[in-house]
Amino acid sequence: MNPWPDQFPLFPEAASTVAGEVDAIYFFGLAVAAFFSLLIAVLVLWFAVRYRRRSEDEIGRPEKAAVLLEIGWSVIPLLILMVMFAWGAKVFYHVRRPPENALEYYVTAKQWMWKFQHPDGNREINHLHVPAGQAIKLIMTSEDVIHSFFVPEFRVKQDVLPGRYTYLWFQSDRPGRYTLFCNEYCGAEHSLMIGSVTVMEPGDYEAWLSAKEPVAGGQQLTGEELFSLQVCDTCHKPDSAARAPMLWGLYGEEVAMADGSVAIADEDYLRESILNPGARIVKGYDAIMPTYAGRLSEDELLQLILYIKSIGPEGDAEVAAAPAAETEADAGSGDEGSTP
Ligand code: HEC
Ligand SMILES: [Cu+2]
Repeated sequence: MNPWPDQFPLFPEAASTVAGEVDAIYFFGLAVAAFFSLLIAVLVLWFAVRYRRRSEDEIGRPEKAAVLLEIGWSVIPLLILMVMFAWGAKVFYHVRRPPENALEYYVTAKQWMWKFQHPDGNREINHLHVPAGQAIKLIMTSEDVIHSFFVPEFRVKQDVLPGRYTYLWFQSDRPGRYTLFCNEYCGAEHSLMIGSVTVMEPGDYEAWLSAKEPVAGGQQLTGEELFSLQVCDTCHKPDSAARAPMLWGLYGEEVAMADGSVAIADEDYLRESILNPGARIVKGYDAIMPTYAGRLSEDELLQLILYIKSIGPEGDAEVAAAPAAETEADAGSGDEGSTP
């Protein structure tokens, strides 16, 4: 379509699996808008000439209702808009719903940088590396103001908000380096909050990961260390649910609340449970958990949530239930055995 893509780039490269779909609907909307703009402009000019006043004292003719015309210009646009709606909804669902098998990466934005954590715990700043041919899910939060994660080549964009997690997914089958922008004005150096996403062949990615030096400032405590440092483990024991619910296998499960409602233990639920434990009380327990708001950084909170996600295979009810069977028998037997 464009004969000089290098000298005169009209459009960013389409480098993700949804880019084609997004472009198609965009061009459809553009074509409809162009067609009607042109049609209306031509009619305005033509009518102005054709029905112009020809003599000083000419009087206009009375209007006749053109019923068919009226129906036509109501129904045809309606049909076109319904096509846009249905098509747009389909693309929207695809773009918004991460596939089940997506790899999970964590993103923390702050003025004015991006911090990333790989599924294996590796960390990066501003420059994210991911494997090609694999769905990548980002779980994002902000330490300060609203930022926005935008990679034009992937045609995906999502606000990154303080105080909660937002999600974004993409899959790129084209190795290369793509620019990451912060797309929400976030302060003096907003325009410098630029990074990159490098898509690598899976083999190269593995090699890159294993050769990678731990990021500077890597004295970050692990979730497991924080769990005992913050004395979570004095109440949440791996083998007893007497004082507090066991967190083993909790992630992704449904949790019954004291008020009769049911919560899904996703990232936002875990976050709320830690920062604002009084908001929803787990059925059968007293509200004795202290709040950790202001005592944990976003990073520490993330590590704790990752740790809770890692203990107990999700959805594996047999394994998750096994330690629970012994709880009544030896509640209070202290903390023997480490959390797997
Ligand atoms: C003083 C004891 C105590 C401490 C310390 C404590 N908790 Fe809790 N926690 C509880 C109790 C009791 C509940 C259930 C009642 C409720 O929902 O508040 C709970 C609930 C939770 C839940 C929701 C569990 C579920 O089954 O839905 C999570 C997650 C959690 N705590 C994580 C933590 C983390 C992480 C720490 C440390 C940073 C911590 N807790 C420290 C007592 C404690
Ligand atoms: Cu920003």
